[in-house]
Amino acid sequence: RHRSTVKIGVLGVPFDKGQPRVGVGNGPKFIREAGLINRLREIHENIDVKDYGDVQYTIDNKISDAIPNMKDYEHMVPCAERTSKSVADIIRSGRICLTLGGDHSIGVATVDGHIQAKSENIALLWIDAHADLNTNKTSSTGNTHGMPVALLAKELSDYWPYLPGMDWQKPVISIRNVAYIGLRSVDSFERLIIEKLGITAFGMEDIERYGIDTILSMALDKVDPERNKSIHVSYDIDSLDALEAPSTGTSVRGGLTLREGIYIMESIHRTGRLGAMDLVEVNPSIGTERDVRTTVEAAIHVILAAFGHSRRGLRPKDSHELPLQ
Ligand code: 5AB
Ligand code: MN
Ligand code: MN
Ligand code: MN
Repeated sequence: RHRSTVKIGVLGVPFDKGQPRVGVGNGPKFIREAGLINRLREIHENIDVKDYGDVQYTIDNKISDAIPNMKDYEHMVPCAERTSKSVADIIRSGRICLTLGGDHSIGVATVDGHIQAKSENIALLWIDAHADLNTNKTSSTGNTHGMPVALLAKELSDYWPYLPGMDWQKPVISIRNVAYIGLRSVDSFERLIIEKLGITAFGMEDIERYGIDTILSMALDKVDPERNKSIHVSYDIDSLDALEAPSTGTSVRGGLTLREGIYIMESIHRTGRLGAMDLVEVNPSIGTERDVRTTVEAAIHVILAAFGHSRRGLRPKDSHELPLQ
């Protein structure tokens, strides 16, 4: 049986300034050290993985404290610009871009890079316990990892002040092309925006009611009705239940099981249209050594599912018969 080649570009973004806890910048390191690259190569013989290393940036002092209630803005801006460029280059070279975070503020950059490379015809799945839909005016924390979707959405651009250094970032994705899965910790203004704009949002109670398979087709019906878009999955590890992924900064109980989390990416893989995936918010400084291992392994299982790993097992490479004796 012929399997078509899957070309992957892995990019690390060890960024931690979008939230207050140290450690999330080590996510890429821990995920790589758990053998991600080789385990991707082992999925099947037609996987081509290239590791592009980590994004580096230098802080821009000209814009320090530029925006009220956006912490470490002068870090976020240059990191996002570099990340967007790298993601766009990787996708233009014909690879699916897998970005390892880092905190979720980098989602602005990865989605922007995907749009730069593939134009506006992308669908965005935001797999998260949180909606990440705050502006600097609605955020109760000032943490930019709670703001990426609001920065991306064309319909919210009027709610932002002028953002110095962010002119390269075009809020061109329509919120109609975004679907949430896994929500269970939504701030009041975020809920208001979701209802006002009619954003496709499936919370845990919807998953409970319909099951993950139905939820996924409902989400794709909304954001990719013609089934022709390049799909971007921004996967926050805190979408998984706190027991499945304890080592993360903003964990919430009552979340996705790892089985549901894996199933989401198996289904997306089957569409053949995954264009980019982010795996963010793994923080190896939180919890015990065992918690860290649990969380990193959960992240790796979700990623392997995205690129074709099958829980049914694979057939042998060149043989249709059992070996004799
Ligand atoms: B994450 C909160 N809504 O804005 C805020 O982990 C939490 O990327 C944001 O989903 C969580 O600070 C951001 C309270
Ligand atoms: Mn998030
Ligand atoms: Mn989250
Ligand atoms: Mn988080």
